[in-house]
Amino acid sequence: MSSEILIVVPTYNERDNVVPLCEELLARPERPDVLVVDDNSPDGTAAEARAVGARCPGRMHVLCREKKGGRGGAVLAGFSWGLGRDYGFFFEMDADFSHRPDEIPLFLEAARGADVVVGSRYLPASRILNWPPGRLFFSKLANRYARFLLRIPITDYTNGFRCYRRAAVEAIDVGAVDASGYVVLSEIAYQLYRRRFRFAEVPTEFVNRRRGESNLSPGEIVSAFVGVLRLAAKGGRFGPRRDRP
Ligand SMILES: Nc1nc2c(ncn2[C@@H]2O[C@H](COP(=O)(O)OP(=O)(O)OP(=O)(O)O)[C@@H](O)[C@H]2O)c(=O)[nH]1
Ligand SMILES: [Mg+2]
Repeated sequence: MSSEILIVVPTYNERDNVVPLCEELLARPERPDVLVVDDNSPDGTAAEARAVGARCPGRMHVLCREKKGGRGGAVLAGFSWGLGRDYGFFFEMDADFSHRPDEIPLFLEAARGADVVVGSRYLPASRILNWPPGRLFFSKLANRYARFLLRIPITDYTNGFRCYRRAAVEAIDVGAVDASGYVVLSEIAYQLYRRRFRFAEVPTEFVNRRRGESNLSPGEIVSAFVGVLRLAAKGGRFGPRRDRP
């Protein structure tokens, strides 16, 4: 085992981003392992990632899924791969440089006293760069809506930059996750919150994608809103929290 830390990076058509991002991650002083989970991207992202793997054997891994199955499912597949090894800390982060690798130490620091560390774009010290106003509006709306329904004490439900302790990843009930897209982030947080895992948030600087095309479609937005509603209905908005396993 070369590292305590696994960083799961879901990719779909990220050919221009995947190599520079993985190289930056692999060069970090925390020496994380990196797992790219690619859904058979037509632009050849997986081959690019494998080339990095060949230069960095043992630390850079690529998991390929047959077809596009959504960001959330890709991350869960990556976590389940990681549970087969000895990692103690599991990160998820986007491939498009919206999440800054140099913030990793902040997450690890916060993880000393928490099981789930959420990177938030909505704390006083957070920043969002280059997002169009419409995008910002929808993100804020989605977060208020999720918080109103799910009541987890975090300010950002939809940012995919997080760190989980191994025990939290082990406790995710993958069979109960019925969503595939972005709502999985809310679903995982909801499951773990209800099981009394400890949450912390760190402020992040979120940068709008510079290269490559967006995977966010109107369908994804609608399914995220419906997904949160379904989750609240299933779990009961004010239902009791269960103890940790
Ligand atoms: N494996 C996999 N990864 C995905 C899928 N959809 C999105 N991703 C990845 O998930 C991350 C977040 O997706 P983005 O396209 O950046 O979504 P976004 O940040 O909401 O929107 P933009 O940055 O504007 O594109 C990126 O690393 C994507 O490549 C998918 O179906 N499968
Ligand atoms: Mg993005």
